[in-house]
Amino acid sequence: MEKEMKELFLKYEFAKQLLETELNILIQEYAFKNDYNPVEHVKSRIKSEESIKEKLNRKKKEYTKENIETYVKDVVGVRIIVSFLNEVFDLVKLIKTSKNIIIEKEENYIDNPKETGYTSYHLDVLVPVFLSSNIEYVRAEIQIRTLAMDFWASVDHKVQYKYKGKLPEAMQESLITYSKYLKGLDRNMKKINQEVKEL
Ligand code: 0O2
Repeated sequence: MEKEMKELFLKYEFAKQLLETELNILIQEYAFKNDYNPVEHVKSRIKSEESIKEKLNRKKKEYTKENIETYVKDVVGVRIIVSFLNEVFDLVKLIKTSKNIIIEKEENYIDNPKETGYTSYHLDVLVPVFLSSNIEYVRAEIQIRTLAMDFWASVDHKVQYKYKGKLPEAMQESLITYSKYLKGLDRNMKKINQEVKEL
C-alpha cells in the first residue's frame, strides 16, 4: 500500500478509536444515571479493502484516496444494538448531546424502511481527529438497531445484500414480510417492557 493510502487508513483507525471511546463514555454515564444499560453490545470495524473496492465499483468509481473519502461514508462503522425499540431513539438523543461527534446526516430506516425491508437508524458523522499540526474531520457511520433488526440484517446480508444478482421475487417478498413481522415483535416487546415498569 502506498504511503498516502496508509496515512488515510491510519486516520480511519484514529477516528474509530475516538468514536469507540466517546460512545463508551456516553453509554456508561447513561447506565450509571439511569441504573440501567439499554445497550446489548457495540461492534466497530474498519471496512475491508475488498469491500471498499466493491462499493466503489458499484458506484463506478476507481479505487483512489479521493474517491474513498468522497464516496465511501462508512469506512469507519460502529453498530450499537439495543434491547427495545424506544431505546434506539434514546441512543440517538444521547449521541446528539456529544460535543465530539458532529452529525452530518441522519436516516431513519425504522419509520421509513428500505425497499428490501431493512430497518435501522443511521447517523453519518464526522469525528475530529487532532493531529500534530491540524484537525482532520473523519467520516464515520453509526448504525443503531434492536436485536430483532440486527437478526434480520445479518441474515439478509448473507442471503440478499451481497448476492451477485437479484434474488427471486418470492424470496424478496418473504424477507419483507419477515421484516414487518419483526417490527411487530419489537413493538410488542416494547409494550411488555413498559407494562413491567409500571407494575
Ligand atoms: P456492509 O458490508 O454492511 O458495510 P451507500 O452507503 O453509499 O451504499 P447510503 O444509502 O448512503 O448508500 O447508505 P445507507 O444505506 O444509509 O447505509 C449503507 C449500509 O447500511 C450498508 O453498508 C449496510 O450495512 C446497511 N444496509 C443498507 N441497506 C441494507 C439492506 O438492504 N440489507 C442489509 N442487511 N443491510 C443494509 P454496506 O457497505 O453496503 O454493507
